[in-house]
Amino acid sequence: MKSIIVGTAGHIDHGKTALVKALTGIDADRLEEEKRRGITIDLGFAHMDLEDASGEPLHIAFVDVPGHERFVRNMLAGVGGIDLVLLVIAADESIKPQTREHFDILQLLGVQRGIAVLTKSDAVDAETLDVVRLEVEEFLRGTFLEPQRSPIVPVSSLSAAGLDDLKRALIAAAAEVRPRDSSALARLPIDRVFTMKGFGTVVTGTLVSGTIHRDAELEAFPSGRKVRVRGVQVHGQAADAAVAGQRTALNLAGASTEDLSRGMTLAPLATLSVTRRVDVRLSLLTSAPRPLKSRMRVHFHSNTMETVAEVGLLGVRQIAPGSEAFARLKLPDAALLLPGDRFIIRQLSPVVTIGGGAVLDAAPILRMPGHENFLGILDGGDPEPMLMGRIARRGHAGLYMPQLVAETGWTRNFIEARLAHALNNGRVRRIGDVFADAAAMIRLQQLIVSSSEEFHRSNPLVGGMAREALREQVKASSDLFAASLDLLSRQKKIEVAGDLIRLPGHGVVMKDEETESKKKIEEEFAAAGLKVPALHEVIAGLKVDKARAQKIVTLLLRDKVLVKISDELVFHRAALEELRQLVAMQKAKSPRMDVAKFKELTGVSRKYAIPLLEYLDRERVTRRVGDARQIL
Ligand SMILES: Nc1nc2c(ncn2[C@@H]2O[C@H](COP(=O)(O)OP(=O)(O)OP(=O)(O)O)[C@@H](O)[C@H]2O)c(=O)[nH]1
Ligand SMILES: [Mg+2]
Repeated sequence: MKSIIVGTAGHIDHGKTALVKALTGIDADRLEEEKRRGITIDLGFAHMDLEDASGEPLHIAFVDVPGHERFVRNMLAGVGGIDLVLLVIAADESIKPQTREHFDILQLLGVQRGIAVLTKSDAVDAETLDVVRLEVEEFLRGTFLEPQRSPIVPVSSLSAAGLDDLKRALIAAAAEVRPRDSSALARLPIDRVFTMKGFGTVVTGTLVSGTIHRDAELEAFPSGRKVRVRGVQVHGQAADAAVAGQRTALNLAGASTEDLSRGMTLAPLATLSVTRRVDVRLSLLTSAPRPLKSRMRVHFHSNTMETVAEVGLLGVRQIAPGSEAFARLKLPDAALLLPGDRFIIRQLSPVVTIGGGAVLDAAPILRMPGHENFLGILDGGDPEPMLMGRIARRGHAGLYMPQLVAETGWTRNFIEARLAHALNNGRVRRIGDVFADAAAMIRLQQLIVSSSEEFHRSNPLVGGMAREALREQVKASSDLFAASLDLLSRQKKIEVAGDLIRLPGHGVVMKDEETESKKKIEEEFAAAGLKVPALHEVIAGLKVDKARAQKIVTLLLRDKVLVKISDELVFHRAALEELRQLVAMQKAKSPRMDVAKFKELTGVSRKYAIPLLEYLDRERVTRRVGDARQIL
């Protein structure tokens, strides 16, 4: 059975409630005060069953709203989920302030369809009715109720004149209502909470997306309270499940009426998250009394919730009446909002509707480069680039599926389907549950290699960089990091040795023989002092082959255990240190020293003395003056 939700709208006393009653037989004014004062204060509900043109049953649920300017906030809580509107204009009064304000709101909320109803047709003569009709046509021209496409139906709720025309118009309009989004997780913004004898806590609302089954585990946002659905009612009938677009009542276990209130939203447990910042497209009505600037505070209404928001404009200094811009709204308390959610803003004082827009991103990243470009993509409304943009902005941190679900409110299946193309052509990569932009992955791999190079340069004797330290340095998520290491090691660009990451050929892992040989070389040179043996002789005396011995010597040189002062001569650093001390002591006696004096001081032959003195010159311990040395 097709079912749609119809909202009323219009100025106070124009006959909205009377019209709903004339159509359905139900008085939507249920409060005692409403009956006494003859005005609607809060939302009222009614419903009727019709047959569509082909004889199929059509269920129409009505949400009747108050027209009084003081109760616009209640009106706002009701119109969020409607499929079409009855814009009620009394024929004896024509267009009045809340006709305009309600109509502005409907346009800002993106309501697509409706019927203008001229009520109280019995109260005016035919000429007056024609005049009002012309005024209304003029008012609606170029809007979603363009008179050439949407009917204007005169009725009298008193005499029932025109009601059949209105029903026919409703059936025709209902045929054009598209089924709700099944791509999104269930969300029920609560508009009423009460207790029912024998049932306990009951909440009602318009299910804006998804499906809620009996026994479902839900979470109430923003409080986070867990509830279980004991029973589902749709249009007053018990049902196994409610689907998007239905007026829904849920009997809940796990919460009392104090725990829940209008403005909260029910959604599947542990899927969505609340936010205090939303990036939005924000437009200001032409009727707004002044431009909107950053730091201004406004009333903010979305779905059934209301709060105060501080405006931060992005890329512009102000929004003039009749124009729009991207903005970031700061909310005082965490709220559940998702991309695509429409909202209304009203001035703090005097309280009038000044604008509204759509949420683009409820998980904004502070100071993101290319931010406006990104918002432009989100504003475009095409799911594939929206998803790719969200993934790309996370760089090589990647974006996990649950985060993507929470950021978009879309189901896993929908996300997977919309990303299939980008995954196929390689622009997005998926590793387990995390998605990454392909270009960001390449940058990550380059970064891993360059960080490893850098590490080897500054730590020549360490066998590699600790895996976790490297991951922190490159700021990658663990899955993307692991996948990159896999790829790089298959490409032989890095080696993974246990917990260490290194570039190929930078291993310092030694076998026993090598460790022993290293020790032997070091000891021989340490014992030799300045009268060092020839390097090739030392190498020849080792157990390991020449190539490996060469590698060990290179390591000792890199670690500065050994110091090479000429092609032939290598010394232990301790020996050279002693030499420096000897020379320093000699300086105290005489700052000048010739080769003979140096040989006498050190006990070395000329073969060693000359290269050693040249080494000391290079080290600026001595300076050559003619054939002698000045000690510095
Ligand atoms: N003559 C005549 N009176 C009507 C008609 N419809 C409503 N009225 C009267 O107009 C008054 C207001 O009607 P309501 O239906 O309460 O108006 P409303 O638009 O719901 O008012 P709010 O909800 O307070 O904004 C009541 O006294 C109705 O009896 C009609 O078709 N003809
Ligand atoms: Mg009313």
